Amino acid sequence: MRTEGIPASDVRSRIAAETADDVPWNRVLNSICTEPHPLGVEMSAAAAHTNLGDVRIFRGSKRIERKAVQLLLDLLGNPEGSGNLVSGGTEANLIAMLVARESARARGRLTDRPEVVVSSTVHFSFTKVFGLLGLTPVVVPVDEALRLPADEVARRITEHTIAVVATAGSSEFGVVDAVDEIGPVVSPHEIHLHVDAATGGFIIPFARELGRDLPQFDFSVEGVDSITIDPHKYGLVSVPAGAILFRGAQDAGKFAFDSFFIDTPTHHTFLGTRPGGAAVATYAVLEHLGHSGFLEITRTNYDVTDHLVNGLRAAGYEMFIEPELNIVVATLPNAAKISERLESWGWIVSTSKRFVETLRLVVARHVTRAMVDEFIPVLDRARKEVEAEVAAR
Ligand code: 0PR
Repeated sequence: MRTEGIPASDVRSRIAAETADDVPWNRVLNSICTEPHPLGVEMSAAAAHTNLGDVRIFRGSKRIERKAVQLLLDLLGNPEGSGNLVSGGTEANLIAMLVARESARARGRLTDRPEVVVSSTVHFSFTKVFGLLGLTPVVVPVDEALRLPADEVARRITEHTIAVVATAGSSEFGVVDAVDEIGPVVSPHEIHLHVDAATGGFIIPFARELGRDLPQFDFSVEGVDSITIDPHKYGLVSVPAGAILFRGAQDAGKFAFDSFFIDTPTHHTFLGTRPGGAAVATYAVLEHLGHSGFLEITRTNYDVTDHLVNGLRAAGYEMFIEPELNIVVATLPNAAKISERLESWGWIVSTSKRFVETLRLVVARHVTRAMVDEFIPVLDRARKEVEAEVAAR
């Protein structure tokens, strides 16, 4: 740190000079997070001083958090449930797995080698969580549609299983597991069924209403015990805003750690000091947009997604998988090299370490038809250049 500080105006210009190098949204095609809604940003800034870790001081902010959680529970078909706002999908998944483990312990069925049944495309946040909690993943290969097959889940459940994780919107492919088939398979075993809807939670309810053929994934499915849903992804809230929701009114309370101090209640989230700004931003955006606002945004996102798919097909690209949500994955040899070329021209796309000949494009709120029209010829140019270089070698 400097001996003498520097004037605020200098600080501002230094930071502005650095952040000016961040890629503008109209060149971003890899991000599930998007330009946040301005009302949320405004409310979050106004609440920058608040800390949900001290509910004696920030009583009002805490009430707002409760209201935001209630809105999310309502959205996912479980007004009587419980939950908390957290820093994002990773923390939500961590809390879900800890609650699953403690529930197994309470039922007297926690063995010395607790296992969790997951699909081969489960988000990598679970790798972190399993490492932290000492859980062993039982990895089920996805089927041809890249979904976790319910019959395989049934076959993998043993005395060691404490949880099954289904994904409602995989981050790689936007594929929604058949939660409605997995729920009935898991439910008779008294095993925790967690649905990771970090990506799909704000898409699927509205997409279904718009007539898209997607499975039911929320608490209306028998056996679903908890759901991760992230306002900071398709909920248009500024980072960090995640949520973990539970079926039972008392379930969120199972993740409980005491603080040192009398009158400071138990913590129910992994983070202790945590931003009230995330709570007010979530509340603000959900209340302001309402159901009809999200329905319209979803309609537009699908319109742009369809436009992108049609444009790619017209330009000769094939889909690696038929898109279900707003994630488009096309087959593309030399994808990593093409992505590098695009990045050098200012465009950010995404390629997979595991499915190397694919290009992944994410349609979020900031992606427009005009942006798609601009992008496809640029992609073509990058592809042709890279193909020529590869052929010349
Ligand atoms: N579960 C799913 C299904 C996810 O898609 C993600 C994140 C998580 C859990 C973890 O959530 P947090 O990152 O909030 O802890 N999905 C994206 C990913 O890692 C996140 C992301 C968003 C990455 C924007 C890049 C980006 O520009 O793939």
